[in-house]
Amino acid sequence: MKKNLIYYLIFLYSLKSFSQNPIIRNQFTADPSAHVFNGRVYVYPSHDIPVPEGKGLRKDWFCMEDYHVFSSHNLIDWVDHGVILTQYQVPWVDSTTFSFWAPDCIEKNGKYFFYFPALSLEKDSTGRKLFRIGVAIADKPEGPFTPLSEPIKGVVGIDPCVFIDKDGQAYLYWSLGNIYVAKLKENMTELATEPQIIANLPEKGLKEGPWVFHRNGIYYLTFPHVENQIERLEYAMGNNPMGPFKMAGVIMDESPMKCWTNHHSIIEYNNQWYLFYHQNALSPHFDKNRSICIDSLFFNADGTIQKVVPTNRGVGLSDPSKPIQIDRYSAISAKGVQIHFIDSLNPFEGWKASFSLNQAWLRYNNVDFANLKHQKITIRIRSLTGGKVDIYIANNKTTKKLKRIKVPKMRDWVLLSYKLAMSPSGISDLILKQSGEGFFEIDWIRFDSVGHHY
Ligand code: FUB
Repeated sequence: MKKNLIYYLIFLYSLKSFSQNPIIRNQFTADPSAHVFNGRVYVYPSHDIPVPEGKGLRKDWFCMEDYHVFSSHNLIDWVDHGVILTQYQVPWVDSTTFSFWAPDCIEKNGKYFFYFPALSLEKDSTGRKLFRIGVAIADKPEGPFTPLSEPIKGVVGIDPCVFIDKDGQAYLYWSLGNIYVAKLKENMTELATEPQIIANLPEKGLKEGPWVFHRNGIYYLTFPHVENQIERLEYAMGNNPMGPFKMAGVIMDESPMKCWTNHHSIIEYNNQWYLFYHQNALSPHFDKNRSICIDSLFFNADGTIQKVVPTNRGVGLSDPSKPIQIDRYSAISAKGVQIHFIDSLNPFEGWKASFSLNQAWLRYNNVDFANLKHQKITIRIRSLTGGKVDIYIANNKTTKKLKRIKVPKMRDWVLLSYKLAMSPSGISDLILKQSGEGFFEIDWIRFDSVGHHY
């Protein structure tokens, strides 16, 4: 009974998560550390919250009091496993500071080691609070995690990242202006070597958030760096996990939304590489409330990384029988389509796409119509003027008009359903094009199927 209830709650959580960017839309998330454990992707982000009145370090600063973990088998359907650690559980953490910043997690010998930074109760000689890095241990990637009573000795800093090399040696990376590395002992909770600063990285501008991985004999040290005004993701390549590394370029430019921070991780899953990063999509006016995103990442033949441009569409195929949030578009016309929050007071309600010009269009890629027969299209729409929208499906070879929808004039959001004369099949893109004058707003589109047709 209790187990059923837990599965039901997990199911409800997963319904609130989405395949497009940002991937979690019922809370703020940042600093995603992604790992593949037991064939499933687990993401350990920071959990940003709006600063509670009179709490936290200051009102315009980062505020985090706990961590959640999320997992997915397809990068589309995400399960929120709930809170895995709170600042109140850790004896050495100053829980007035809400400083549970970017974490990481790694598996070794069947145990899961969760590394997290926080401001500790101790102060330096000038009276300043010190960031330390702690460890919490679990038997499963989703916890429950039990924190150690002391932080790791010899480490002062933030943004832990742990990398285990082919020979089983674990390395801890972290940052405090510079990026540091030390070997970890077999127990994963103590340093085996003195911390050393990683050399040959840019001297000017903040560097933080290290993420290290290995591919085809190359060790990649990737990190956010302030080259100009705000952070961008850069990387260096080397042939040893401790360096030396040689700077190799930029993975992602500064945020178009002007989010001051970016923080990322890179994994390979089912033969495709992915970049996990964050933006402030759900909080455009306060960039300390961030949201995690995923886009595909590609390498050149010489091992260098191609720049990743952040998208709304994200990764994966969309299921047409669930509402397709077309505001997470792949491309839109230069004029006539705009994206806004449905309710500017509650960003977690998501966005809508507004059409206002004859021939304005929106394209949403990669909908998997499979072999189901879709007989009906349902659209959540509002129009103060009335108007017409043509719906097309397209692939490399053809573009077919599926339906012309005549939108009646109405004040409120409505669900309109229409029968389809033809059923889309296979993996196709969805294109919406306004026909004639008018103004209408679309929240989502869904296709209803009635069984298989082979
Ligand atoms: O989330 C708090 C801090 O912002 C992280 O520790 C940094 O990497 C930056 O993302």
